[in-house]
Amino acid sequence: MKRFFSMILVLLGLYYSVIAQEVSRKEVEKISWFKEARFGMFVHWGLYSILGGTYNGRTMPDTALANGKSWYAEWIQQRLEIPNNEYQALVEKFNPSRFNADEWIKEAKNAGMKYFVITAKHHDGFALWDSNVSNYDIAATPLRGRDILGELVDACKKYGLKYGFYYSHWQDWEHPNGAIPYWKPARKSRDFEKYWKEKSLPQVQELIERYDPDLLWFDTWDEEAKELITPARRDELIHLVRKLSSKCLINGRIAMHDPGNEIDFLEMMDNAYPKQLLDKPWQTPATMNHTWAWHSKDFNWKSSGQMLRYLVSNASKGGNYLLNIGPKPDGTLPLPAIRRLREMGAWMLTHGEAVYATQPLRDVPTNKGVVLTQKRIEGGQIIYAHILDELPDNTLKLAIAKDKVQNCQLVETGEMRNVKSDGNKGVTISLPEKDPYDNAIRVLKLYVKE
Ligand code: FHN
Repeated sequence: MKRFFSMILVLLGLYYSVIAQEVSRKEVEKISWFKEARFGMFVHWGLYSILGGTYNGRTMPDTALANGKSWYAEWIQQRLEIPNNEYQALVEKFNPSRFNADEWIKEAKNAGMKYFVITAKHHDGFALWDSNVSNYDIAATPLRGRDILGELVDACKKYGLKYGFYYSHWQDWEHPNGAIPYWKPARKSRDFEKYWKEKSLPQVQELIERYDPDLLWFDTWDEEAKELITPARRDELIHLVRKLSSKCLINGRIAMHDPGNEIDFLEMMDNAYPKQLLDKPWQTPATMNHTWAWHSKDFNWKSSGQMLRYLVSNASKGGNYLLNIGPKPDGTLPLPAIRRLREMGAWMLTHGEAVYATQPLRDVPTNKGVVLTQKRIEGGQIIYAHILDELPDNTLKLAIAKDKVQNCQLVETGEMRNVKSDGNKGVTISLPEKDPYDNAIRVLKLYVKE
C-alpha cells in the first residue's frame, strides 16, 4: 500500500513538472515575436487630431495658460482648457475621408516595422471603435458604420505585422469618474471604481473579444497613478486579459510605479533610452517630433539617421523601438513622417539582419560610438558592429582574439575587410573611405568561432 502511494506521488510530481514546463514554454513562445521584432509603429489618432494643436487662436505650447506648456497635441482638451461640451462636439467633425488602412500598414511594413499599436482610446475617453459600453465612440461620428480598427487589423494580417491597442485605462476625461490631470482635484478611489467597472474593464474586454490583439499598451507614467491604479486593480486588469487571451502581451505602464511580476515587457518613459541591459524584454515609445498626435506647428522633426541610432542602440541592449506617427485629420500620414519612414526602411532593407532577432553582447570592449549586436550560430556567433560615429583612423577596435575571427565583411555590400591583431588581445579592422554625403550607419559583420 505504502509503495502504491509513493508511486502515485512520483507520478503526480512528474505530471506537474511536465505541466509547469509546458506553461513556461508557452510563456517563452508568447513573447518571442516581440523580442525579435525590434521595430514597431505607434499611432496616436483621435478627436484631438482634428485640432492639430490649435484651438480658438491658441496654439500649444501656450505659456499664458497655467498648464498650457506642452507640445502633446493629444492633451489639447486639458492644456488649452477646452470645455467638455465643446471638445466632445468634435465627434461631428471626425471625418477622415482619405483614411486607408492598407496604406498605413504598407508604410509600416516598408519601414521594416514588425508590429503596429494604435490608440483605441486615449485620455480624452473617445473610442475609435463602435463600443457597446459608451456612446462616445466612432459610431457617433460621420464615419459610423466603418470599423477602422478592424480594417487596420486586417491590413496587419495581410502584411504580417503583429498588432495591438493603446488603451488609457487610468485617465479618462469623459467618464465622470475617470482619472483627470494632476492639477485638478483628484478622484476618490471609490468613485474611480465606478469608471473602472463601467468603462475601463468592459472596454478592454470588448477590444480583446472583437479584435484578438497581440498586445495591449496601458498608460501610467509616475507615482501620480498609484492612488487609483492600486496593485489590486492592476492585477484585476491583468487577470482579465489573461482570462480572455493566451497570446496578448501586457506592457509595464499598466502600473509604471509598480508593474509587478506578471507583465510581459517593460515600457520606458517617453523618448527614454536606458544605459544598461534590463532583465525583462523592453521598448522605448518614441516621437518623431515633440508631439504624439498630429500638431500642425510642430516642425521639430528628428532625422532618420538619429532615429536609426536610437533603434540600433536599443537593439544592442535587447530593447525595441516603438516609433510614433500622428496621422492628420483627413486620415493621411504627414509627409515628413513618410519620408523618415522610407529612409529608415531603406536602411533596414540592407541592414535588417543586424537588428532583428539579435541579442546584446556583454563585455566586448570596442570604440566609443560603436554598438554591438550578435546572433548565435552553430559553432560560434556572428557579431555586428554598428558604427555610429566617425572612428579614429577609420579603424574599428574590438576585444576579440584574432584566431577566433574567421572573416569580416560590410553588411550592406558584402565587401570583405582584413582583420588584424592589435598586438594585444583584440583585433583592428580598417574601413573603406566613407562618401562624405552618405550618412548611413555602416555595419561590420564578423564570424567568430566558439
Ligand atoms: O499622456 C500620454 C501621452 O499623451 C502619450 O500617449 C504617451 C505615449 O507614451 N504616454 C503618456 C505620457 O507618457
